[in-house]
Amino acid sequence: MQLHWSPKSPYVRKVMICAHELELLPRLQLVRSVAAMLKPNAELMRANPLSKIPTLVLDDGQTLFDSVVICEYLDSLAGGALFPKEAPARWAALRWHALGDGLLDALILWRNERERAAPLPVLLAAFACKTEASLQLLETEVAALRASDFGIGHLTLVCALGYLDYRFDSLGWRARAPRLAAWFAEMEQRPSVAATQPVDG
Ligand SMILES: N[C@@H](CCC(=O)N[C@@H](CS)C(=O)NCC(=O)O)C(=O)O
Repeated sequence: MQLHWSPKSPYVRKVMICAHELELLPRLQLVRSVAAMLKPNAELMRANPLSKIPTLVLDDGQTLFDSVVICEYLDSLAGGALFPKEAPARWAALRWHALGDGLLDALILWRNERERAAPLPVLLAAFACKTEASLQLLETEVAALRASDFGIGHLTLVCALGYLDYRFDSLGWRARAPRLAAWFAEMEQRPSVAATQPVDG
């Protein structure tokens, strides 16, 4: 299988953490692909008309996107348990998955906005407000995160917090969410997480 990949993308990182956890890395051929919102990539668009990464090309030529679909595909391929099957674990995991993805979506838009020549203050404030509210909610859920098996919710939140460190270092979020920071530090020791730190290049 070919994975359209970049070492910087937090959504690609979700897929890579799944592949590590599920021991599927040897089955993935990584194709370095550049996906930029303002510059559609014609080569990538042959596999995904949205010109986004991650995109997975299966051995029979079929394509899968986005990270939500690819992660679940890999889990089912390996007979894994990253997507719990039964309630209430299932709904907790999917809710954390949605929160992590939603936080990432807001952070990507925030970064795009702040890099424009004349960013809209009201938009910057809204992204900051949503990010802080997400962190404060997670600060109250650390015990629940610890009590449940590592899965799609955990790894997506790890990718979102890792992206905060990568692109929003100046936010200094740890001081305001110390329990979450301690949980994240433990998660960063996990081999699949340590091996997929975002890097420029
Ligand atoms: N919902 C998608 C988001 C993927 C996404 O936005 N990836 C970024 C890279 S971090 C991208 O491809 N951006 C290019 C674009 O928006 O045109 C997923 O979960 O895979």
